[in-house]
Amino acid sequence: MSWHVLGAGSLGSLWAVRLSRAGVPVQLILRDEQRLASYRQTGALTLVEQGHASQHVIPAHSIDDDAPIERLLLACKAYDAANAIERVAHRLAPGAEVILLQNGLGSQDEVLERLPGRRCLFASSTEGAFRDGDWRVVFAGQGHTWIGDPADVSPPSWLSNLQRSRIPHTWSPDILARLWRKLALNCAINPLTVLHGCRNGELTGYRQEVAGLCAELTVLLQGCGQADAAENLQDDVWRVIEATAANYSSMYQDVAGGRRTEVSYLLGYACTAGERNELSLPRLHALQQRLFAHLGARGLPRH
Ligand code: NAD
Ligand code: KPL
Repeated sequence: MSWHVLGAGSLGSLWAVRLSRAGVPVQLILRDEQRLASYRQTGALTLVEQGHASQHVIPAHSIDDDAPIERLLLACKAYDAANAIERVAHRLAPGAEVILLQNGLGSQDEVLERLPGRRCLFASSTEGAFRDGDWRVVFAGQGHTWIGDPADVSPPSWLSNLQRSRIPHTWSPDILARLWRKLALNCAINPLTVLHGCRNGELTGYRQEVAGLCAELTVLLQGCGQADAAENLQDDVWRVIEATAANYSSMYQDVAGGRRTEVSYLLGYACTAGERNELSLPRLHALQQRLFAHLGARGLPRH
């Protein structure tokens, strides 16, 4: 059974290459005929790992192809997920499974609404990859991916494909808690790095601000039924800040590169969930307003 990877960006390419080189059938779904022509001209994906570049010839099709899909890895940004799934929903074979690799929360529900009755599995990843050219991806940080299904705790048989492909992963019976915890970490770190224009490690200069956000994020998680994800949040935030001290957060990099951020699926989702649960979260709301102003001043969307 072949994997289809929709979104040949950083993480999608990283997954496709590892599956392919382990002999697991995989094909890429590209945005349109123009991207397909560009890929075919290049002829392969390049993976740069520990300074070493390797080429991988992986079959690709445009999103308008009509071949059935049995196993789909949705590897686009959170804000593209709903639209992308609408484009391929009619191609999903009976019993097809969809793995959602988006960061944050909210996009998973948007996809589920469009795929009633389908098994959709959620993933949360700490692997790091970026593109340094067309059809080139750099594997920048070892990490781990947790996969789970809030509707069904039984692991899928294809996890053995990931094992064989050396994609470090763990089946997570409570994937929502993982996604909430990661969202909280991202909300405590990423917007401040954008507003203060700093690396993660430089947040040690803003201890009070980080502590205030962690306190409200703890209230948020508890108020949203995620008490486990709230445990020792502040300690974990400082641990991540220390472990990634030299890095610029993904949101910082998006803003610096003039790219749309995933704010609606991170801080935006947090603020909306807080309102829905009638929680008082003044610091998070103020942070969102400051971020909106910052994005607006740079001509970037607030969503
Ligand atoms: P990316 O921008 O590098 O890749 C996304 C790809 O999806 C792009 O190539 C884009 O053209 C493609 N795409 C979008 N809509 C499409 C459509 N309709 N049809 C075909 N292709 C389409 O993004 P990424 O960095 O790989 O991130 C994907 C998700 O993974 C994000 O939610 C991100 O936050 C998360 N994530 C990324 C990393 C990382 O290191 N890159 C780490 C952890 C989590
Ligand atoms: O995930 C991250 C990101 O930059 O998006 C970390 C490193 C945890 C910072 O929030």
